[in-house]
Amino acid sequence: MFSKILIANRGEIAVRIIRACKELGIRTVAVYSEADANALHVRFADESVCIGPPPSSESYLNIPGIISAAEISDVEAIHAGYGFLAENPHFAEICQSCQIKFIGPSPESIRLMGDKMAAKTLMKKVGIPVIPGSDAIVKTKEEALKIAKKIKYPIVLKAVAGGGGKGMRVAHNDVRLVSAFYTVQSEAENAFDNPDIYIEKYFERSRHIEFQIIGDETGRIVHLGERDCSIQRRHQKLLEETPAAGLDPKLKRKMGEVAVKAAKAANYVNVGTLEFLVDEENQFYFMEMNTRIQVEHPVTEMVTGIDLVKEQIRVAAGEKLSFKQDDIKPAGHAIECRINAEDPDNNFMPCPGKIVNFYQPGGFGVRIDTDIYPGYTIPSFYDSMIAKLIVHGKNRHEAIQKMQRALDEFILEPIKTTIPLHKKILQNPTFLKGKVYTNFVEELLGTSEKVTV
Ligand code: MV4
Repeated sequence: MFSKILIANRGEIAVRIIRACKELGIRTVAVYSEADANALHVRFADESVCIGPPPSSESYLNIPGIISAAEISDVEAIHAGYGFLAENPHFAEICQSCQIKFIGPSPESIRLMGDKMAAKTLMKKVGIPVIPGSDAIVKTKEEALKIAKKIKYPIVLKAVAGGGGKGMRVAHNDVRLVSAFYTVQSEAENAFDNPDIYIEKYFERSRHIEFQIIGDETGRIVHLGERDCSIQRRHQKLLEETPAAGLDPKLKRKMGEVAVKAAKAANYVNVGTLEFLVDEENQFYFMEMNTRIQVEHPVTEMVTGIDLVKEQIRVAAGEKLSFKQDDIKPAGHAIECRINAEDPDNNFMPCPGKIVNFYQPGGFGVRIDTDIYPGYTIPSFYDSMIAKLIVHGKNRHEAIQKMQRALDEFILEPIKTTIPLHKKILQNPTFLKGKVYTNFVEELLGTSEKVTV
């Protein structure tokens, strides 16, 4: 097992990783930007290294700075969390060449799944259903128009190097398709330095169901159940839950088997997530695979009792999984609300600032993953998510009650947050009935939320 790990991240996930390391008896090294000198992950780590000024490009994305910090603090491994360098194959390779273990899958797996078209091609090859659309990159608008004719509108154009909705545009007719074609191409070029795009049938009312998998270096792969991530605003997940309400048990079993088959096809090691869409006919389709620990991993931990970050570290240290598929028996229901420092009454504008009055909810079945504390000033340089509020109940009804109670207890003055939005979601009759679809937020907030061309 490692004796010291560097956490190449910040915020709540850095605190989360430090906690797992401490419980495994592993020393920790935090890296931080000048804006994070008073951050909790710096305080909780055994050692810390300042790696640059506030901008991410000069700090948390600064590969030479992070590798130097790893060398001088003499760590055996690096955990990159999510975002930043977590899915950067080049960074994983540099770790490898410096004999520092990258806690995650191989650079090859990261590169393969980072190319969303190549990932679909692999899944199709092993007989996994994928969203209907182009079989390769779409190079011209004429090609796009031809495929749209075949798969019928609405269609969606996606960036090959995108994912998570980045560089995605929906079109409902030829005119919109042509303008979307050029928009997505130039956005992809600017955002990912790769203009390649592909086209898919767009399912307007579907469910975004993802499966957590974990594989060890002997090739054993296990899935840990599903998460319903259909409640998203502008492709940012807001609320996630497990189990997925009303998902047919036979379908769920089949999707779990397919998730393991997909990971096996990629010779996958460590944790990963298979994202599927389920349409109104209860057909499911592979959408993309994420090669990192995800923000919403706690809901899976709450129902399975498995600490996913500890498992990541154990697998990276060469240990075999200590459980097999039959041992995975999810119990109860878990919900996560992402608490963002944004103003729901002002188009979700980020609202950094100092936390003066602070009380975080607790009680039976309530978990908070956060790096904020009384007197903390939320920096303006990074992601606006400041806490994850997770609850676990014996069923969906009890979990919803717990979440409503916990949200009422959360005091974060004078910061504006998404707490009022979560309260609105949790009181919504459609949500309460478990009728959760991808167009839920658009219907809840009105057409202003419609992201389309
Ligand atoms: C889709 C889709 C429907 N059809 N692709 C991909 C990234 C993720 N953030 C959202 N993604 C989707 N891809 C096809 N072909 C539906 C979603 C989707 C979604 C879309 C709009 C609004 C909310 C959404 C919530 C989950 C999934």
